[in-house]
Amino acid sequence: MSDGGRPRVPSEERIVLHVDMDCFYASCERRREPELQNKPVVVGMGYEAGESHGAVATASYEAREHDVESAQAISQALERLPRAENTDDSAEPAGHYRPVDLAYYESVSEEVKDVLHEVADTVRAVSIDEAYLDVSDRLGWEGAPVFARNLKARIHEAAGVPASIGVAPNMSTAKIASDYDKPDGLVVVAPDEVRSFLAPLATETLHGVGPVTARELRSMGIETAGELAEADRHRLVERFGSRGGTVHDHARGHDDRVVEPVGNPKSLSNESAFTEATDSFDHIRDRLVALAEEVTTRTSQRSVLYKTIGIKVVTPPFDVHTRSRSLSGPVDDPPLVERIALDLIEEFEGRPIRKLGVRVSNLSFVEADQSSLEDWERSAAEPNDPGGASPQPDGGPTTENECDRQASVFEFL
Ligand code: DCP
Ligand code: MG
Repeated sequence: MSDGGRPRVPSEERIVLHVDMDCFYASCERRREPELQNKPVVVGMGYEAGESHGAVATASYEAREHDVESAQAISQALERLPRAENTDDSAEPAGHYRPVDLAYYESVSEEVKDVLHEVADTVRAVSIDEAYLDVSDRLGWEGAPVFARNLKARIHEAAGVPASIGVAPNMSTAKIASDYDKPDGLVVVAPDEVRSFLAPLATETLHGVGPVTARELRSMGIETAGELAEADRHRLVERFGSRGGTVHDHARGHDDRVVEPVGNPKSLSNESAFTEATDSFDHIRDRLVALAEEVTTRTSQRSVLYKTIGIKVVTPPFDVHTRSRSLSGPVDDPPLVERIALDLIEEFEGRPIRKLGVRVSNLSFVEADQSSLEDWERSAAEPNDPGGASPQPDGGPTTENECDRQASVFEFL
């Protein structure tokens, strides 16, 4: 567990998304050359325009129809799909070959990740075009399909590239689900569907089963994930060691890995949903105070200082509002967190609320003796600290747009 401090939620309650961009490098090329839309595009590593050396990094789905695939030699791809510039007969299928431009793809990838961080607190990017999100604290299963569909649309709108998304109660099933209906896929596997979803799939589909293991499993009479799930665990462990147990678990839809953001968290937060949306402001204030207390207990335990204090308010159906206030110096000051949270909630008085959150961000992970606002004020007044500005909160909540931008700073990177 990283410093993210997200409490472990029983796995059947988790909602994990796996986002995997479709033919990513080719989609990036299409973004800056829209005329390549719907055409076969091949991106070559070690390839130069007009040449035939190098290997295929990726091919668009139209090019894949001509058996052009990743890791193939460009010379072989050219045999299957001639270069568009060399064919004058437009009826003949032809490929648009482009060299890899990693810096550009990385910049698109950053734009995609910005969107992911906007919509989820827990994001783990695992490659240039792939990430896991844990949104258990944000929604229930009934909201998951709409959430994932909106996320796809948002990625497309903000970063201009298509994604496939799998949603499941754990990471390994979510990854299989994102791959299940590519391109432009959206597959939601609810907790009670996991076993039946996995059962017919080939064992290679499972995380941890490569071609060699799959061959050995076949020799044991096990072809599908369903058969693997039913297999005798001791026999699997005997044959494959502890990995045998892991793949047995995955085949049964068990995977306890937690989506852990990499590195120190950018924020610490706690959220809580009301059983039913409420507009009782006393209730709301009480809940907010409890959340603030829980968050500051964690910051104090870990000696974490924060500069920004914020709240999240979810109003029906799933509208997320964030408000925050920044201080000019980092503090660990529980009464201040409570005061600011209560201040920020004021504007929502009278509105029904279904979920509340308190978050501190702009974190510093240093042992410090100046951890309260008073300490900061004292140090700011000292003559040997000429740069020490008085750490008054910078005003009330700013405009909504500014607040939203602030919210993205909240997230893990
Ligand atoms: N990549 C590469 N060489 C490989 C495999 C992948 O250079 N052998 C690069 C190009 C891909 C990117 O990594 O665009 C992402 O890899 P994916 O496996 O996700 O493949 P794609 O995104 O291209 O296709 P898919 O739609 O199957 O996800
Ligand atoms: Mg991909």
